[in-house]
Amino acid sequence: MKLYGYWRSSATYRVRIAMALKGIDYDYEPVNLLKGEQKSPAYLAKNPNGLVPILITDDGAALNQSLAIMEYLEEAFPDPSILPCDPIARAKARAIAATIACEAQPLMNLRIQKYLKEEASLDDIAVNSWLNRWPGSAMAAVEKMTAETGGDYCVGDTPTIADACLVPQWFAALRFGIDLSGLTRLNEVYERCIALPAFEKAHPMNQPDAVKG
Ligand SMILES: N[C@@H](CCC(=O)N[C@@H](CS)C(=O)NCC(=O)O)C(=O)O
Repeated sequence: MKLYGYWRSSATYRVRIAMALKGIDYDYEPVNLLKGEQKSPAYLAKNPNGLVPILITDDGAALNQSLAIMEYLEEAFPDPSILPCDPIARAKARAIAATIACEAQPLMNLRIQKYLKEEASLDDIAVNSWLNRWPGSAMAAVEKMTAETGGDYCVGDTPTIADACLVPQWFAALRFGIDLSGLTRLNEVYERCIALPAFEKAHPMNQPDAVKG
């Protein structure tokens, strides 16, 4: 399989975590978001959304949307599982993943931040206020959701798709100055996750296109 992604993309990072937890090897094709490569005709032919990641399966299918990709990986490579066994716990893990992927990350995506700064002319203080108001409040909701589902991880005692979404979101939130200080349970889960080899392998700084220094 081939993963098209960008080292600092949180949606790509989610898929890398899922692949690493399942021990799946893949080729990696960097798409430089800062150079706009996601908008090239060749890339748009694979993903009309103009977003990373996409996963090209061994059958040649181009899959987009990180949550759908993780669900595909779970179905095609069920062992080890990245969803809980219990149906209610599965729904809770999916709900946490969706809260991060649908309510938090889209409001801080590169194209949104570019729009806020370049077209809506918001200054750095106003952009930071936006980030704390929208993605920040979604993360506060996730803290409350995990208070009732935990375990060592977001849901239960093994990593799931919820953790595969949490860790990249936390990494991005730290980078963009979102205040995470009240989110003590999520901080504990984040620290526990990043100590695992699969999360280490998936870390942005360990990708071939990482810009160091
Ligand atoms: N819902 C999509 C989100 C994908 C997404 O937002 N990707 C970002 C990087 S994390 C991107 O490609 N941004 C490029 C841009 O904003 O132009 C998913 O989960 O795959």
